[in-house]
Amino acid sequence: MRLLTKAAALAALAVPLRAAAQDQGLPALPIVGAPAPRGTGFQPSATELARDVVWLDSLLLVIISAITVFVLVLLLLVILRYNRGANPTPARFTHNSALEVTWTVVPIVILVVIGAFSLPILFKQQEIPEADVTIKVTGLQWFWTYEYVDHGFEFSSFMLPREELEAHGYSQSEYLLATDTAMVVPVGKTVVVQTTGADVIHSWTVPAFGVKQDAVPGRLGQLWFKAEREGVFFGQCSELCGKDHAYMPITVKVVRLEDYEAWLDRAIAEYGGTPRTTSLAQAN
Ligand SMILES: [Cu+2]
Repeated sequence: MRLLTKAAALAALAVPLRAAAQDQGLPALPIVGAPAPRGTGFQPSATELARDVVWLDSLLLVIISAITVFVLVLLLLVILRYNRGANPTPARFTHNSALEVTWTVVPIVILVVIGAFSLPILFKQQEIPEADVTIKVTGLQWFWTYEYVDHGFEFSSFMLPREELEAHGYSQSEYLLATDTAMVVPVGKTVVVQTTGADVIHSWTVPAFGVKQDAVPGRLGQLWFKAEREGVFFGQCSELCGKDHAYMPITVKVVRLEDYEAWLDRAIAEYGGTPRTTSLAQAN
């Protein structure tokens, strides 16, 4: 059994060398969406959705900081003013209607304010607009496949081992992030990603796009994004899916429309897809 798994892993490693051809004609792209050493904030936002998420996070940080400071002040006040030494005979009342109404109403108001700002952002993510490009992403133990449904082709995407990073145009710092083939999408176009799982639940995530969607076997999840800048963006499976969960990264390359269509033609030829009859460039 162990041998079989090893053989499968070796076979999987052999695939990338063949599959890389469609990737070669792409221009050199800056690495934009990647984790930074010692980084604590978000990756640079590359979509409106990501900007919304970062903005909401900042708002919540202000609100929770204010609440934390307020509670801390109350605690200090009680410790200093009402300890046994400072206040030897404590008051004995058990009810205070005004206070009770206040501590019920104020949290309600805070929650309504948070809801008023967070729900529109959630709805914007969940209401899927009409797609310029539709890609079905399937999570498998432990890699992803990308199906360009309008053109009937599909390819797999495996994490690159250290020794193959340079050959694919990456550096050693992209180890555990870079994959042999990338999902390629045009800049400024609406991309709808359909997610599903072939074995167990996975989750497709690209932090710089502000998107995350579980890939559940037997179900089709959806997310959308419109990337505003070109570059390479990384993500990782975000649902614990087994032993190699940490080794199924996601690489998305956002390219100019002309480069996308040239790549698409190469990919259609390489994977035997349906030739395209329309051009996104001519569509608008
Ligand atoms: Cu996983």
